[in-house]
Amino acid sequence: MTKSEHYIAMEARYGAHNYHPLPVVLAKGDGPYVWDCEGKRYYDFLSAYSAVNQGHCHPKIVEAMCEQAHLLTLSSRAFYNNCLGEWEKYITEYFGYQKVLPMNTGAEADETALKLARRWGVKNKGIPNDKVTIVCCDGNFHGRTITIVSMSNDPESYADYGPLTPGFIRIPYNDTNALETVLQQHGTSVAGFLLEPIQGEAGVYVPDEGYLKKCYDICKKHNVLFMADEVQTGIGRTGKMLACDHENVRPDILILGKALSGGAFPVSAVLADDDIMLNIKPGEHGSTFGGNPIAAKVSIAALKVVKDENLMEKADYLGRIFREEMYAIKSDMVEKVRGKGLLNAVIIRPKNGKQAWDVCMAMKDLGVLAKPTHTHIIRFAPPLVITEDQLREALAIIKTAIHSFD
Ligand code: IF1
Repeated sequence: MTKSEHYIAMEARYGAHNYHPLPVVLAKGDGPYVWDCEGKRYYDFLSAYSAVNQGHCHPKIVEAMCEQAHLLTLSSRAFYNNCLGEWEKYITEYFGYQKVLPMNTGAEADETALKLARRWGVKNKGIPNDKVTIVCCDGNFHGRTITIVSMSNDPESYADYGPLTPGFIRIPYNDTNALETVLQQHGTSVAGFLLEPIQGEAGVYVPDEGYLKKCYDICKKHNVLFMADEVQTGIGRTGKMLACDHENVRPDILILGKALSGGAFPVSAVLADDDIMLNIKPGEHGSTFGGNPIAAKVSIAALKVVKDENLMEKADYLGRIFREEMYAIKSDMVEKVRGKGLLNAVIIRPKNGKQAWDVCMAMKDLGVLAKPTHTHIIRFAPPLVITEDQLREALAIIKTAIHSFD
């Protein structure tokens, strides 16, 4: 038994079976690379679902984490700590909002945003407490809590977890008419419209140009909050700081996670202005770990890296190369390439019974890691610190893997 087989067997024996990973056991990471237990090196084209935009074990992020870990790890919000305020100032100025509320995971940040919207709906818009509605989209993915899966139309997310949380209306994604119609019919009881500017789990589904702006305008017309889940699309991934920046839309409620810490630590956040945020009063929401000193220091370091290393421009430039080169692969298995910046997906047309999973296994053997989604889609999202030479080397591997099915 190899070391890797040993660890895989332990997980199968002792862990819940809520994942189906590629059979690779990682032990080390550096920039765009990861190494398995046997010392084999891979390009990481998942980046922990876009959490590791700044690259694995970025020295500045690790340094910030270690330094703070020796001083104070957790104060709880029962007391102040000397890191949180500094982070709050930094992140609100960074994204241009009056206030921030720190949580840990993306799901918690989405839950917080839902609470904020409901509260605003009751307090500011005068919707009766039991009538407040949030509009969301078909194909959404916002996390795994009961309330969040109540928005999902994917049975893998919501089935047999009932009773689900009421108060949601789902409309088709990328359909401004659907939004206009639902707000005309229910606008007076709708507090917010929650969406991913590019749908990740749905298979990197990029909406039509102008969709976000049009949705924003429709929300304004009906006095509805525009809430952007940028947990996956934010922090440089799509070639701008936020995916909403592509259309100059400023969400009323901005939800961030993942790369907010460069993947070093669970840090998520909700940003909004006072009229929304100050509706939540002391004791009405929070989290033991949210806003802890390590998170604060790590997150400042992670956000600095994004600007210092021009990761947005890199994602934009390298993303164009990626899509160009993928299109140039002469294989009928490559059905479609789509994405923005370095958040891309390739739709795999099955060949001789071989599917996206088999392509991922072939890539793994050759040294590139990516994960299939929905049997026919492969998501490609390398750390944004990857260089052009490294990207081209990885592309050559991807090409070889796909051609191995010729
Ligand atoms: C898993 C997908 C990615 C997210 C958006 C909130 C969250 C996520 C837009 C929740 C999380 C993850 C979690 C991961 C798989 C993954 C994913 F395939 F499901 F869709 F990235 F593409 N909003 N996305 O994408 O954040 O609570 O996990 O911190 O293992 O379930 P979280």
